[in-house]
Amino acid sequence: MHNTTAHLAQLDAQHFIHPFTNSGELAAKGTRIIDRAEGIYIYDTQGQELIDGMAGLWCVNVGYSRQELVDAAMSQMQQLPYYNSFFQCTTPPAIALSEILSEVAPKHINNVFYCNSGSEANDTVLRMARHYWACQGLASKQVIISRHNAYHGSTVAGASLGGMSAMHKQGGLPIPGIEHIDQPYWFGEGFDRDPQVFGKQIALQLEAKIIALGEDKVAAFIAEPIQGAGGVIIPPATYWPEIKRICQQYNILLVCDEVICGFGRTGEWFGSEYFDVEADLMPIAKGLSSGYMPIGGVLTADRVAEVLKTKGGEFNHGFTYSGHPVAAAVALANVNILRNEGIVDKVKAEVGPYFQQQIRKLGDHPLIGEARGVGLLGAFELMADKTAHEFFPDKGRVGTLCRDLAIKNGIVMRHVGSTMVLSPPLVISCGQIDELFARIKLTFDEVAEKVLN
Ligand code: PXG
Repeated sequence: MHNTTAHLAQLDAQHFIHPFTNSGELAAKGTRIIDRAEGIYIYDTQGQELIDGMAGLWCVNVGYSRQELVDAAMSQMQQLPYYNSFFQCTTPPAIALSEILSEVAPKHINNVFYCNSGSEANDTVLRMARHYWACQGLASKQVIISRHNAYHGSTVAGASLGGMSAMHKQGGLPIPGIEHIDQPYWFGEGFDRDPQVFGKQIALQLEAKIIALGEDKVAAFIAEPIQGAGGVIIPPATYWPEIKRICQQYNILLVCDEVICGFGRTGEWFGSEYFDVEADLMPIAKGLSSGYMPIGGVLTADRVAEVLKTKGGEFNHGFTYSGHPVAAAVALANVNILRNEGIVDKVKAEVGPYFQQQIRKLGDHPLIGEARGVGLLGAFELMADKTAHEFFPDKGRVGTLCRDLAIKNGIVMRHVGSTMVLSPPLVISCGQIDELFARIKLTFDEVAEKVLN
């Protein structure tokens, strides 16, 4: 019988290889088993209640325990659990989802290609962008420019497009045809300069890279509007306008990876809208179904879709579960909840500003060098000496300590080195934000007690 926590943890250690995990260490420590969730709270098998400050992995936008999503899955399973969208077939939920995505996406985007995750969405981006240029007789436009410390997934193309050096070290990545420029991380890498000057300088690296490679070799630039897994890195205001100009001037596709920023996280439907950028391709996943079912996609601008549809011939790409009817039905119900309940608007007008106010207040804490955020994204930089702009020598150690104390205090926060990040469900209330920040403040006090002299 799989019924005691200790027994489950033992079986887990014996048989389950976890993602992004040192299995030896985990087996020695034992894993936390989450078996129930409601609203913004998750519960482990030992009965601890935690505020899920990360919305799972940046994805449970409408919160846990939404019966409408359960009902959507169940009725679709009863009606038609599976059929594909290959060979000139399709299914009603995939069609309905495509229609509603065209409605909530920016005006210039009215098509979507489906897959099962953000990683697959980015693999699709790579193939679609190159195919788009090849269809127009410009097959030499192959290179995709990305950024150091970007996260675009864990598949071969996703991890190559990403700029995580630890990922590149394993498995012979990145694959050829991908180049990386610097990230617009002012607090970590540009603190000696004015943020707006820094933002523009970093953007200009894109122009320099295109010129160095030759415009005829470059297919696209890919970036998260705000980097998530990299540590909630918000570009200075000068960054995106310059990127926009460069992509237009040199005729390369602009890909905004909306896997985290999409579906309301910034207070707009998409992060690119927050920065007033028109993307040609937008990989989506996570908040598309609020994580209730695995589903991803690539929102495709009219100018790209038009070429693919009229000059593309067959696009030799797709997945067994592209447009899976159950996943599509759940995503459809999820987008309806976001829209009908005005959740995105509420993030923009009410809970987002309140959340940001609480974040900024903690910027005064002796441990915190910078407190930043947009909408319901937030980050805190833990510093050894904030006045001297001195980071801790072992960033991971202090970040882990803070993460563990946060859990003891009843909250899930993720650490990226010594940056603590937050991305709670979008349905969090102002009262719950108070509860969350009381626990964060307590956690920072406890960390400071242990690590500051
Ligand atoms: N793009 C972005 C911007 C992401 O954040 C992916 C693509 C890949 O999506 P899939 O569905 O293939 O995982 C992501 C995923 C973390 C963490 O610890 C972040 C992600 C995934 C797992 C962990 O911050 N982001």
